[in-house]
Amino acid sequence: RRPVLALVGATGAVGTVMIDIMNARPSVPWGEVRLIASPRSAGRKITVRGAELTVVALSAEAFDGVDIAMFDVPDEVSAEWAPVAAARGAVAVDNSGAFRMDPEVPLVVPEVNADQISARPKGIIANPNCTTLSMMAALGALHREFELRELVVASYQAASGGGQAAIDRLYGELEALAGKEVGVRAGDVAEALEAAGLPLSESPFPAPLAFNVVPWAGSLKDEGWTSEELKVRNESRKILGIPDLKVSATCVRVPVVTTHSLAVHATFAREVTVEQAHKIFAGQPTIVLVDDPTAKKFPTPVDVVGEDPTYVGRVRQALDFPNTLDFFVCGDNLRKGAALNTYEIAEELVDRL
Ligand code: 11C
Repeated sequence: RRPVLALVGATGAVGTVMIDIMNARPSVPWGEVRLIASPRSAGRKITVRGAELTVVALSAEAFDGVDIAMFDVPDEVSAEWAPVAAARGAVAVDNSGAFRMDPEVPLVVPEVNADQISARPKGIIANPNCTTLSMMAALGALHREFELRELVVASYQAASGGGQAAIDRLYGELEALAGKEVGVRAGDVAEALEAAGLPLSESPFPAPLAFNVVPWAGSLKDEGWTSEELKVRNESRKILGIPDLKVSATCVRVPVVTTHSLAVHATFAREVTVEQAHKIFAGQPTIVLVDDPTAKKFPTPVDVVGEDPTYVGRVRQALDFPNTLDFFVCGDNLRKGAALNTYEIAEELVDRL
């Protein structure tokens, strides 16, 4: 029998990208695709690979007969329902933060640690945070050759990481400020937004995002770190299998709609040259290398949105740090950062159910 695949959160932003990905695959291994969402969205019709499917409401019975259930829902929904799906015999592939650091739940990026898919005592596999994910293909490939020891990163994160409300806010701010002479005096952007009926108190961001960069993503954790910065540290260690990896991250939101970028400073146990790194990146099926400084060729988020691979460029050997590379990566946070990686895990599972 061909496996039954369920998509929980089928009508959300990531769920919609998931359906696009399924529609674009040359073939799929599924005997049935079941779309599941909140009772509010139940009954909606969505076409998947030419077949019109009706969204069913999330319930324990919705998982009957399901082999793999992909979850693209908030943490608290996954925390409650992924174990229910697992108890009904499905493998839950969860894109939330609910289970990522659970020692009994593998945290998987197929091109880095697909081997961990089979050991899943809770019947749950976790998908990493989109910021961590954007650099994992590149770091995993370099780590295999040169042994990663230290990682310092700054992120340039797109608004869509914060969901539809965050995208709407960015567009709203840009529209309200278009043609205005702002950014020339401290506070003038916030004042203009307030005057346009967009007070900061109603924004998902703690500062204006238009004409600005905001060094904040996620929530406040101990000693001034944000949840996003700690996710980058903890998830990188777990995925790469380096529990004592030294990591320092600063996560920053930028006025980009989709595609997260990261400036990466990575130190290895062994010497690594730009030429060697280029060769390794160019050999990865899920990486596109764009790195020609003389022609000013490098990745930028607007060129990568909607793309499956991670784009890498600006590769340099650090001048003052031995065995260290600096480079820039861009990854679509809704595709490889979320829907695509989850779907790739589901595809990997087909032969390991
Ligand atoms: C952001 N990376 O850009 C976050 C969104 O842990 O899955 C994803 C949060 C997560 O705001």
